[in-house]
Parts: sequence; C-alpha cells; structure tokens
Amino acid sequence: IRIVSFLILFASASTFTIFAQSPSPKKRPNIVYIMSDDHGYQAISAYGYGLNQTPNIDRLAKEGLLFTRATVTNSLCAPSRAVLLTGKHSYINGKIDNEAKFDWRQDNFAKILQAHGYQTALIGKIHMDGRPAGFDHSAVLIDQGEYYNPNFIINGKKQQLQGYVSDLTTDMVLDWIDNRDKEKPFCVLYHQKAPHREWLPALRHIAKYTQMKFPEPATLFDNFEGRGTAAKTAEMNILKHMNWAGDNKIPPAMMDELGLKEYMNWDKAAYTNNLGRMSAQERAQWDSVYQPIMEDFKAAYPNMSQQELMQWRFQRYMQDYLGTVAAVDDGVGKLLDYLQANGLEENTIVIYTSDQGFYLGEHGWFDKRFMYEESLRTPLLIKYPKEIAAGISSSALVQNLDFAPTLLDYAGVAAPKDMQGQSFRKLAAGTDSTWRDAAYYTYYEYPGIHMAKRHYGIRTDRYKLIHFYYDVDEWELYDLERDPQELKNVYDDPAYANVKSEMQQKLEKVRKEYKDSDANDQKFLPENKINRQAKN
Ligand code: SGN
Ligand code: CA
Repeated sequence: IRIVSFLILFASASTFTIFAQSPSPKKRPNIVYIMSDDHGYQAISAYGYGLNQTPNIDRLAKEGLLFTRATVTNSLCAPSRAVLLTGKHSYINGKIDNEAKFDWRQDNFAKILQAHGYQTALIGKIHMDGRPAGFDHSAVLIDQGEYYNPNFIINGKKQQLQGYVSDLTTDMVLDWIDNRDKEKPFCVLYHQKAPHREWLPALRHIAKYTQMKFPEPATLFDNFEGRGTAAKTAEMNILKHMNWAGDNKIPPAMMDELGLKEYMNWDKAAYTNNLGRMSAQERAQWDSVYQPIMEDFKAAYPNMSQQELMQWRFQRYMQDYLGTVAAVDDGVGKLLDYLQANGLEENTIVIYTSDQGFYLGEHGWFDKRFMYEESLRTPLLIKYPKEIAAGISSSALVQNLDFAPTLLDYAGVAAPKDMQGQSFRKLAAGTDSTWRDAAYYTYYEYPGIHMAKRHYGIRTDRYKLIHFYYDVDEWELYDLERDPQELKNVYDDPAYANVKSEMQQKLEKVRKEYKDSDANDQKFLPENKINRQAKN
C-alpha cells in the first residue's frame, strides 16, 4: 500500500515537475521500448484474431495493459519513428514521408533522457539517414535492412553480422543491457525489422509456417463498392500488386517459364539479393522447404482461376509474414526471461508496439498508409508491475504521438511544452481516465509506391471522418459501430447529417489545436519540393 500511494503521489507530482531531478537515480525505471515494423495487431494472439500464436508478446498482456485502439498519426515507417522520437506530428517534425529529410538536430525524448542521466541505446531499424542523436549506443540497419546476415551501422561504423536479423537485434539488446553501467537507469529502443516486406522467416520457422493454412478475411475479395476513389485506385492488392519472386518466393526462372511478369521492376532482383545473402548451408535448408512448394505451384498454375490464385497468394503471404513474427515473439520471450533472471522485472517498463498496423488481406490488401482501421491502429502493450495492473485493457485513443511525453513522465522528467502528445502514465495506472476524444491523422506519400492518396482525418470513439485531397477532393465518413469493416461511406447519407457536421467541427478544432492547416497540406505537395532528401 505504501508503494502504491507513493506512486500515485509521484504520478501526480511529476506533472508539476517537482521530482524532475529528485528521485534517486537507482529508483528511476528502466525502459525497454520494443517496436517491430508493420506488425498488425491481428497477428498478436492477445488481440484475439486467431491467426497465429505469440505466447511471449501475450505475456505482456497477461502481466500488463493491452490498448485496443492505439493509433499512429501517419501510417508509414520513418514518419512514425520521427513522431515517436519528437512527440510531434509529421508536419511539425518535418518527416512527412519516407523520403523527407529528418533533422536529427531537433529535440527528441532520448536526448532529454540522456541529459537526465539515462543510458540510451537504439538497436535495429530506424529508417532515417544520419547518425542517430540521443543515444549512447546505436546499432542500426541501413534503410529497410536485410533479413539474413544483415549489415548494421554500429556507432557509425558499417559491419556485416552473421545470423538472422531478429535474433541479432535481440542479442544486441540483451548484450547492451548486460554491459550497461548498473548505477544508472537505461532506455533501449529495440526495433525489429520484421515483419516488414519481403518476409523471410528464420530457418527454424519455415517448415512449420509454410505448412499452415490461415483463415481468409471476410473482405479478401472486396470490390470497393460504397467507397471513394482512393481505396479503388490504391495499388496494394495481393493478387495484382504483390511481387511473385520477392514476396511469394517463386524463383525468377520459374516466373519466366510460367510467363509471370514483374509488377515492380525490382521483383526478381529482390529475390536474388535476399536469398543471395544466405550461406550455402542456409540456402540449402531454405530450398529444401520452398522448392517443393514452388514445384506444386508450377504444376497447379495452368488450371488455377483468378480466385484460386488470390487464395494461394494470400496463404503464401500469411505463411511468410507470420513466420517472421515468430522470431520477433521469440525475442520478446528472451528479453522477458532476461529481465526476470536479472532482477530487473519490477523496475523495468516494457512496451511492445509497431510503427503502424498492416493489412493482412483485409480489402484484398497488403501494406498500410490508409486511415482505415487495420493500418491506423497499431498494437500496444505495456507492462510495469509497479504501476500497471496485470491483465487489463483500455480502449482509450492513445497515439504514437504520446510515447515521448509518456516515457519522459515515467522517468520523472517534464516534457517540453511543444511536444504535442500527452503522457498516458496516469491512464495506464488507472488514476486518471480523462483522455482525448479524437485521434488526428495525416498522410502524405502520394504519388508514390502503393498509390494511397493524401488524406487527413479524425477517429473518435464511434466515427471516422477522412478527407482525401490533392488530385481528388473526397470525404468519407464511417460509423465504426455499425460498420467496423468500413465498407460503407455514409458521408452523403442524410441520416448522418448531424454526425457529419459534428465531426467536421471537431476536425477543424483538432486541426487548429495541433497547428495543422490547408496551408500545411499545400506546403508539402510534391510540386513545392519541400524538405526532400538530396537523392530525390
Ligand atoms: C518498400 C516496400 C513497400 C513499403 C515501403 C515502405 N516495397 O518500398 O511495400 O510500403 O517499403 O515501408 S518493397 O518491394 O521494396 O519491399 S515502410 O515500413 O518502410 O514504411
Ligand atoms: Ca513499417
């Protein structure tokens, strides 16, 4: 009881920064922030979709809090990472899309933790050029990184490591924690590349996952009736836009024999490069599993209907995607065991999330980008036995925007005033349930790969309003209670006239509060060439 009341006092006092410098350094919590890449919540068994088993990530749900409606502010890799670091929306931190330049000179929460006596490390994927600032130690992949025997930049020096990327990332995290200065608290960003495209599972998982059959989502054959232009013109359909070799692992020579054309002109090269990284032994084991599957496909292909082809491609996609999730889950298990074995369990906050959600066949899609649920939402689980009850869940509209202020709050450091997120520490502790009633979203990478049009919008408890702009001017309104799959745009439905006007007013208010505007949207249009990387 004494501990609890101290913590409640601590939680409320920290808002007034009384404890900013005061708690003894040893008492401050450690932070392990685990973020994987493109890990949809549907692929975590604690979320209850029945696709796969993730027993270790599920431990976080059993021992902590699972957020059911956590969202990102911009469903794309590098922008999401910039929001995490800065606690600011994309149009403020400048990293609006994967190509824009990220300015490492700006403030980020790791720099602040460092200045307050934390040891900090960034290990894995960051997807931003330049030496990461705010970290005592960094070991990062180059751009998207590689699955087998990947290159890392370790404290500025490029090195090829032998092994499987998810295991290497986990081991480097554990090594760093093990060799830390034990007098100081630590914060490590443990960023897995998996399960990002092109989905190459670890050898120990391929035999099992390639034999599995996964349930098809109800909207695998979505025809987009009742939706606008953006969903119809997006290029992320599993049947039409996925790569045969790179993604589905059909050898380039077999593509030629079957007359299959590259969709992306790097398809065959991706296959050759990805598999070419394996040692002869690794490659032999890989081939022993994949070759028979491909031979079966070759025999069946001439008689397959378009529907059967879609179903085959969906299974192939799920087998490899979920196969890569398995090693991520193994890593979480290893980490939790390590914390336990080393007496770090009580005083360490463990967070599991992804840089965004992902389509696992819903609407026929892979990839993300849209403000529709599967990619707007992101998994979020947090365990901190000192403050957070075990086995609870929350439907609060927390966002990745909130990580920076939340982690600073846990460390007893006041967040800078210009951070736009809010600390969810008290919400997680159950000591204060006041929270935002609308999550704000912006997306800019268009025209570009997958062709998801520019848009912004808000999601409230029940509704979602989206404005697509640039080469269209279209609005969409969804009633998530009646239409959780977002199949019917009710923007022009007279029955929703009141909802529509309330949502529009709310959107305007939120845009103003977060300092966004039409002028910002204009500023970032491609013709204005703002903030492009030199190479573009
Ligand atoms: C690559 C992928 C895309 C993916 C982007 C961004 N194509 O370009 O499918 O949307 O990365 O992903 S691939 O054929 O090269 O794999 S992100 O997670 O980095 O934003
Ligand atoms: Ca991503």
